[in-house]
Amino acid sequence: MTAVDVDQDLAERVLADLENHGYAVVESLLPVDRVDAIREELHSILSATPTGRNDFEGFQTRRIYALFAKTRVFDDLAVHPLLLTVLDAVLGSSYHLSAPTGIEIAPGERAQFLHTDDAIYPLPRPHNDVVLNSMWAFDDFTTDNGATRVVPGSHRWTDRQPVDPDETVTVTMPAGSVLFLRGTLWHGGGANQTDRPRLGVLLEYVAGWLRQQENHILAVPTNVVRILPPRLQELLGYNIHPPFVGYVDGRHPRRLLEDGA
Ligand SMILES: O=C(O)CCC(=O)C(=O)O
Repeated sequence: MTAVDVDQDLAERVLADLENHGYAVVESLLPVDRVDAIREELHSILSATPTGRNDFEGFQTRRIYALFAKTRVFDDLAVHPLLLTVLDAVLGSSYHLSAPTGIEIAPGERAQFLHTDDAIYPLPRPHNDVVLNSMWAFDDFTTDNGATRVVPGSHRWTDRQPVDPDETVTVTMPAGSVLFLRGTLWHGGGANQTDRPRLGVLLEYVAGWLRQQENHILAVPTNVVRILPPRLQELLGYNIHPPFVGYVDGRHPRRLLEDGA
């Protein structure tokens, strides 16, 4: 699939929903066999993944960090034409992957506290978009199993915090769907009151002039990065924010990936 294959009507609908509500859902974007294959791969990684260490991560939740060091199944999704079209429109031409994270919420997990993804950057609201997140569902996201909760319209708030749970809407969607979230939107993972885990993956992006949450240059070995598609190399951080933020010894960081570098 190339940029020309993007369903422009779909991209416009996503952008309109992001503008009006702060989030957008595209149901069943991935075929069932792809979802099954990714779920199987993630389960094998999760078997060696510890549970969370604090309320934010969730004590009954496993998080796969350093995702691009551990699996190749997201290489094409991280540069999915619809996602890049939305990113170009929301963040402009310069952005990087920030915090790609697998999240498996196990039975008994409590709801995560509501937060905005860009709150980690000391920027007073309102401000331009600097973060766009996408949550890819690899199980059906249901009201009971921990589907992401959002506060519609809260991307516009400047001086208040949501009342949880009164103002939240639970975003249910079938496996294979994707939820787009503006970095200014209040949201959080849900409580899992079922007897089965809920698996999703965040592919989160940040403006090219801000520091990525995870340091992919250190997290993903260089010999792995060398085999990745060039756009993904750039998104992991082998790129500059114009005119030269991110240079290495005065040169473009992609030079480090060249033979003999
Ligand atoms: O797991 C979810 O549904 C959302 C998690 C989230 O928002 C986060 O960890 O930043």
